[in-house]
This record gives sequence, structure tokens and C-alpha cells, in this order.
Amino acid sequence: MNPRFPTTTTTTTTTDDRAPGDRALGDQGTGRPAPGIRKPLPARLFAVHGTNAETRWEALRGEGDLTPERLFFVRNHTSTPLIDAASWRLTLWGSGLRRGPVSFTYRDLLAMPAEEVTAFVECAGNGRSLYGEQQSQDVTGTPWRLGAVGVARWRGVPLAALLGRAGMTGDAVALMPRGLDPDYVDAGENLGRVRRPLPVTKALDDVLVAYEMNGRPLPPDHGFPARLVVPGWAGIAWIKWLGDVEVSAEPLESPWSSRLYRMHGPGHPPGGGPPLTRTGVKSAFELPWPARLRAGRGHLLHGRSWSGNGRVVRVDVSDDEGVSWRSARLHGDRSPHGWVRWTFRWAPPGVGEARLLARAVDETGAVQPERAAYNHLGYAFDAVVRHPVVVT
Ligand SMILES: Nc1nc2c(c(=O)[nH]1)N[C@H]1C(S)=C(S)[C@@H](COP(=O)(O)O)O[C@H]1N2
Ligand SMILES: [Mo]
Repeated sequence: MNPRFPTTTTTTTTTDDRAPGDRALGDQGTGRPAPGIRKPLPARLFAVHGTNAETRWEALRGEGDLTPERLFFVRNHTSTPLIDAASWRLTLWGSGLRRGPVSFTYRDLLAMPAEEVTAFVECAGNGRSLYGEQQSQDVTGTPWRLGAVGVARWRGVPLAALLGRAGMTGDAVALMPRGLDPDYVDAGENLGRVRRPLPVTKALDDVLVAYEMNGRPLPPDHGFPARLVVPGWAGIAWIKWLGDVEVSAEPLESPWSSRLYRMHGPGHPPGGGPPLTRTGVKSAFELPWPARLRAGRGHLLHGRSWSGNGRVVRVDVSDDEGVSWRSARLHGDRSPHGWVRWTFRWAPPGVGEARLLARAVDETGAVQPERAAYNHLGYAFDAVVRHPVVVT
């Protein structure tokens, strides 16, 4: 059977097909607002794609290990709902519970033992536009460059504790967390509310129902009053505006597991590969795209690398298309689910165009490949990125 591909929020990565605001990506942008995002999106900090906004990497220059909320990317299938915490309930229900549905209020959550984790959330489509730009391959989907990632300190209640209180049985195998944002309509087809199965094993391991981001209540755009935090896993697992979780003794599926967020195309199984979970290794320079740097002097370049598998342990930089590499210096707190900041001293060899490459290795030995594995929906772009630089 042919998988069906989404088309509503999507544009191809061919420049001509992009929405007007996307064409300006890398310049100063249009400042066009994203419908449904509540926070300000100044063009100097964000590039807007439809209902989504990505962080400009040069805006992270000078920031610490956490992405401040005012710079944090937003990925909305529809629009940010404004939810009243006092009447909000999180309801757990389904065949995997001993009794009927169990609901928690916002105050219930705040009163339970809390945990904190520093973790990045990254869209599975982060880097998608590079399939076109760097590999000359056509893909559909939001044409992110590398800014659909951010790191925050999340605080909340372990999902395991809520499942325990709700009386989950040993038979439960799958959960279906679901958001309270409006139904997502894809090419005229209503797919219902954003929801994606989560295996019980991951839920019991390290998933939080978070109500704080960087020490403050979650902002509306990032899931107020509560969202899932699923360390190491693609952003689609991190359901925002969490309203209910089905707990099931049978496997579950939704369009976000059966056809979206899978690898489709040549080299992948018919119907797509398995639902995407962990994200790969990535790196980015804190530079505009393209960057403009002066010749005849040294520059201290800054960047960050991260991996869904755990800590990044090494980063190398090349300015000759990967013929030779030199190590970057690693800084920062290096928490297992965060990113590592690095610096690299570079003296441009002369005026003209150059490309800077950064390649990271994580603690499992996974390294960024030369080319990312093509897939029609443009997920998992983990290849070494050739960052364009104009030396004047
Ligand atoms: N309810 C709901 N949850 C959601 C989404 C959504 O549209 N609705 N988008 C998901 C996707 S695809 C990503 S990448 C992350 C983005 O989180 P952020 O907007 O807080 O950066 O949220 C996830 N959770
Ligand atoms: Mo995403």
C-alpha cells in the first residue's frame, strides 16, 4: 500500500515553492507572524514556516546551556490553545487500568513529588531543507533549517507515578497521550487531535508530565498547563497541552505512528520504517546563514552538538569539505540529554565563499554521516552540514 503524504503544512524544499517568508530564511526574514503562536516572533530571532517558528542559530550566540523561552522554537500542528489551569484535568483511562478513569488536577500535579531533567526537544524534521539544499533531494514538510531544537530544564511528575496512582495493570503495553489543541486537518482529512502511541517501557523509564520550563510555568506555546517530556525522542512524542492518556492492554496506533514520523521511500520497508523514536547526532554553528566574516584575522566560532543517544563526546570542524578536521573545544554542563557547546578558532584562508563543517560523535560512538538517509517526508537529517560563509 502506498503511504499517504501530508500536504497541508508542507511545502517542498524547492525554493520556488516556498511560502514568501521562507524565501527570506537566512536573511532577516519578513517578521510575518505565525497564526496560532502567542509569543512574539521577531524576525531577528525566528524564521516562520506556516504555523511553526524556528530559532535562528545566530540568536543563540552568548546564551548558556538552556534556550530561553523567547528564543525557543515552536512546532504547532494547528494553534496554541489558552487553557485555564483551574478547570483543566489530565485523565488516564483505558483497558490497561484496574478501575475506571482517573483524573488529576493542576494542583494534584504540583503536590506530587517532582523531578527535573535538562533535555533538548527536537522536531524529527529538523534540518529537512538540507535534503534539498545539500543533497538535491525533494522532500515534503516544514522546510526547517537547523533551528527546530531547544534545550530546557523541565520539571514535573514522572508519568510512572501517575500511572501507578491510576492503577495501571501488568497487561498494559501502550499509552496514547493526546493534546487539547484543535483537530489537525491534513489535505482535507481530519486526523483528530494530535496523539501518538508511547510504549509503556519508555513511559516507565524517564518520561515526565512537565509543568515547568526553565524554572517557570510552561508558556502557552510550549504546552501550558502540562506536556510530556520524552528525553532523547523526537518532538512528536512530547505531547503539549496534555488532556488525556489512554492506557491500553492492546497495541495502539494513530496517523502520527502509522504513516507520519516514519521513514518512507527507497531503501525503507513498504509502509515505512518503524515509528521514529530516538533522534540522531547533529551540530550547528551559532552563525547567520550565510555567515559573513572578515578575512585577515582569527575568529572564535561557537556551536552546539546534541544526540538522542546521550552525550556528545567529540566535535571536529573542517573548512576544506571534510578533507582535514581539527577538534573543537567542548564547554558547558554536558548533561546527558542536553547539548554540548563548543568553540573553534578559525582564520579564513582568504576572501570569497567558504563552507564550515562540524561533525559530532556521541557516547555510543554514533557519528554524523556524510549524507542523511533519504526519505520522502524528510525526517532525521543528521548529515554533516556545510554552513555557507562569505569572507570579505
Ligand atoms: N498537542 C500537541 N503536541 C505537540 C505538537 C502539536 O502540534 N500538538 N507538536 C509536536 C511536535 S511535532 C514537536 S517537534 C514538539 C515541539 O515542541 P515546542 O513547540 O514546545 O518547541 O511538540 C510536539 N507536541
Ligand atoms: Mo516535530
